[in-house]
Amino acid sequence: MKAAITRRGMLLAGAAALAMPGAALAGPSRPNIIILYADDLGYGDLSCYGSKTIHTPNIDRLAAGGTRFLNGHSPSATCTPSRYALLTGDYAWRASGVQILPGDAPALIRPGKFTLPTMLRSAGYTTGLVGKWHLGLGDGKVDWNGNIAPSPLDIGFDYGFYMPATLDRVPTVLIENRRVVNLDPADPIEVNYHDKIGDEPTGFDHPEMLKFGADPEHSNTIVNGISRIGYMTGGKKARWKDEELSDVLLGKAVEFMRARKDKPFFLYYAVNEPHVPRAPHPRFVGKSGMGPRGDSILQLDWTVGELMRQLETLGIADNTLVVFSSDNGPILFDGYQDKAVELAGKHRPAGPFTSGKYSIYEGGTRVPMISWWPGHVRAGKVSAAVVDHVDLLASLAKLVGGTFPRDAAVDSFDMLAPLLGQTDRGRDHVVEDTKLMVTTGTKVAGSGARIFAIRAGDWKLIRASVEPHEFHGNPIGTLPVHQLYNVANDPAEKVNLAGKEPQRTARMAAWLDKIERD
Ligand code: NG6
Ligand code: CA
Repeated sequence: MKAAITRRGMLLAGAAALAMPGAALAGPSRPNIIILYADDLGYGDLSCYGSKTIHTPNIDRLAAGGTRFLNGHSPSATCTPSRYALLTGDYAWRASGVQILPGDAPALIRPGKFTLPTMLRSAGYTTGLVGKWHLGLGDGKVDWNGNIAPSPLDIGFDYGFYMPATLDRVPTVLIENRRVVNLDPADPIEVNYHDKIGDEPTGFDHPEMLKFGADPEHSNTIVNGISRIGYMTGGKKARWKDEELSDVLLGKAVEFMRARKDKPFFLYYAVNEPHVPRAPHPRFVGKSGMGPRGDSILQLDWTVGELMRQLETLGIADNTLVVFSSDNGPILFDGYQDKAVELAGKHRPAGPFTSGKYSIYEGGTRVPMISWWPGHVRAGKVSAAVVDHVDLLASLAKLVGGTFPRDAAVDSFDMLAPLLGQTDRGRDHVVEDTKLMVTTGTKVAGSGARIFAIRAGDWKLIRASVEPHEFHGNPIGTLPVHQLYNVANDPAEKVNLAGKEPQRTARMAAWLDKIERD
């Protein structure tokens, strides 16, 4: 175990696995690559992961035609840090300020930073982003009415059609490359996360205008009958309609693929389902019996089916690698009264795990993950390999013959062999993390301490931190003492074995300290 704790050790392990007989690829290969990233989707939210309460036939088909991971991890338990790690190959906690961002936050990944799209671009790919960004824009003050820079275009993307932050944060507009789409210059956009601006109704003043009630944090400017986090004025023609957004993004994803299908492309397709506010298209409303959250998972499933159908129609299905996953675990109530809790019934969004989004328990970061590439990714395989989205950079570099500087992507291990379903041997360890949400009264005041865990084999250590916390009913998993769980025997992390296994506990805690320092 010890020999493999360095990054070099892990790279050697990956290379050895690839050289095994039966490896399908003799050398670099350049399929199209799609990372299809859901938002707040849990391990128990899909029928291919055993859910009996929701039926996701299209995602199940993807899993049946590819490899489904039992130990796929998002790098963190919230969005921005997971996406930062996915795109840079560095764990989010290595940089300062990587936490859930407001909609007007400056660009977190600065121009010049080595990224996954940079690597793929230098290997001959055209790179595109469609969907949720949430990694900051601009240099301090975003010019919503002019040229937006830095933008995803400055860190490796050739094309972008994206939302600045989340569905629940202003400005609720779409950006194409550097410009807000459908912006009327006579109606400029202004955004403020501290003070009310303009005279548009807010959720506080006009609850009668709302599709569903919201907590104080989500009770600022009302757009499309939904109150959001933050205040905005202007840009009326540019505002998205939540019910139509998923179709708009799918249309752009397909347009991107169609236009680039004759050369290798990389598409980071970051869909919103089932993040709040959940307002799926009317054709899905009422279909799950679980209210808007379930309905938006059905919308996600339909979207995946459409994407796969389009790959066939475009004649590129056999030449496209799809990696499907989620940026963090699930949550039922996340600010809006959409009956997700009341209508969940027997549904367990995190499957066998405890908690979900925001949590250091497995529910926070153990997420559904599927890789698919006909003829190359082993079909119908269920893999026990531990893999993390932070590994995509090094793994895809291995696939396409891309390179990256020695000091870049320091946490990204070559996991190409498990990704192709060739081996169940994945990472020997993975770091999980979250940040405490700090609340004053009913308002979220910011992000607090980072909470860490390390998983190695069946063992998981949650490092000692603070007294138990919860956020929106999801326990975070903190304690002032170390916790040690055997996640194979005890996936719900109920029996703390730290007292029984002091040596293992100390060894894993020291290992975690070392990774954090190095
Ligand atoms: C939180 C929001 C939550 C969600 C989250 C980001 C409150 C009370 N909660 O601050 O609703 O928007 O940020 O989610 O404000 S994520 O998936 O993008 O990380
Ligand atoms: Ca998320």
